[in-house]
Amino acid sequence: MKLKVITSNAGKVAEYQRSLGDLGIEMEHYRLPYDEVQSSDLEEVVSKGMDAIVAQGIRDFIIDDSGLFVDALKGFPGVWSAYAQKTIGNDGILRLLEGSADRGAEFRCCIGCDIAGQRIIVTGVCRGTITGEQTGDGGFGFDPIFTHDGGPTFAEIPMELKNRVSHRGIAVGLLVDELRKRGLV
Ligand code: ITT
Repeated sequence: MKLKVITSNAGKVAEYQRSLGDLGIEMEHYRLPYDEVQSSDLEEVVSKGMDAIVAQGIRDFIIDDSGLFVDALKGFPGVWSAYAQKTIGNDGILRLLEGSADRGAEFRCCIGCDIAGQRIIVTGVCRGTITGEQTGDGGFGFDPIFTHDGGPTFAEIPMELKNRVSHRGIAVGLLVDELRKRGLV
């Protein structure tokens, strides 16, 4: 079985290949601009995004809308994470948290999967903390400033470990459960 991973982010595709490859699902990186609605709800962004892609006649795909939600910033950057990453970047997030004792944050990942004419939407959450400085050169995006256990950042741990504990890893687990339940893998 082949699934298109529709994203501009090669880092996401690598994580999907690593976590879904063993199920015999072949992942294909597919770049397709589609309208992302602005909403404060990741699941709504994904559901509307899927409608727009299906309307273009494309089936059997995954899309993934993720974000970093920082407690002390009342959930910012959240659904605006891609914009925040492009503009203020990781240093900007660290600056906003300067002097803040509350470093709590969570990553959320909402996966939309269109497969065999069926639609599955699942969300994974990973709680952790924002570090004081950027460390590590693995991963992507906010990985150098996020730790799930107070130890090394997501940019310092192997992808296998990130996939076991991360928001995307958890969402993939839920997706696989649902695929099995429906007899699709
Ligand atoms: P697509 O929308 O094209 O899939 P994107 O990178 O813009 O790619 P998102 O909107 O889902 O993806 O992501 C919002 C931001 O959050 C973006 O800057 C990502 O780099 C970042 N992000 C998402 N997942 C992440 C992860 O696992 N680790 C670190 N940063 C992540």
